Amino acid sequence: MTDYAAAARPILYSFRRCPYAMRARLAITASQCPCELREVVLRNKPQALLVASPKATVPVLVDVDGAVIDQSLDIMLWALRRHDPHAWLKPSQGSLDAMLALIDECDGPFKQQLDRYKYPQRYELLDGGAYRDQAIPWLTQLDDRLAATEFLFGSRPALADMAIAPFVRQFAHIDMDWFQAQPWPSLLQWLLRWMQGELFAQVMHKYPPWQEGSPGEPFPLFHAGNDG
Ligand SMILES: N[C@@H](CCC(=O)N[C@@H](CS)C(=O)NCC(=O)O)C(=O)O
Repeated sequence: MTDYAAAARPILYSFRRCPYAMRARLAITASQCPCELREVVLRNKPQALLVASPKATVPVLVDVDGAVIDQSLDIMLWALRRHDPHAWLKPSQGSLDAMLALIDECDGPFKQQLDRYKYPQRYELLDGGAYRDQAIPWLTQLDDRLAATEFLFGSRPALADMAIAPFVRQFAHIDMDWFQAQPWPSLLQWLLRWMQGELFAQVMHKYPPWQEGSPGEPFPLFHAGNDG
């Protein structure tokens, strides 16, 4: 592992189950930019992460020149602007700006509803179900898009699919029976296809927590297909 440590690759602080970290890993895997992955335990964050980014969320990418990127979408754009073999930044329908606008809706109102639905006790709410129901129009809109085209912006996966799917997955898993009972066949198919794909399996690989002073893990592991 010494050789690897000497290679001075960009460092990605990640947490396996975090949807923000997942989207960063998806883009890095698609771009095949060699990085060093450091798996973080959120309740015991390593000092090196806190020094790089005092706001202390994951994912964080520290580039070889020391530049720090601490927003997941920015990490996706960083990776894909280096190398975008599957043209995730150039969807077969629509534009990058239109994808960014949809991602903004995901990260704003939808994420807020998701958190309140998943953790009503954190918000002193008696009923998370009300927030689940508030998300119905947005998820219905995704289903409508996916009834028209196989992916959110056309016939192949692109940035928006990969940035949004981890959050829809988290929402669906709160109550899968409820989610599957909704009239969203296209959304369900899109989600299951992504979750059953090779790319998802690759980015969900389990790594041991990183120990300060030791090298992280080479990432990504394998060459990725584009199986959204
Ligand atoms: N806007 C940030 C949000 C990242 C975020 O909130 N990540 C969560 C984990 S999913 C986190 O690190 N929370 C801090 C903590 O739990 O201590 C991004 O896009 O990267």
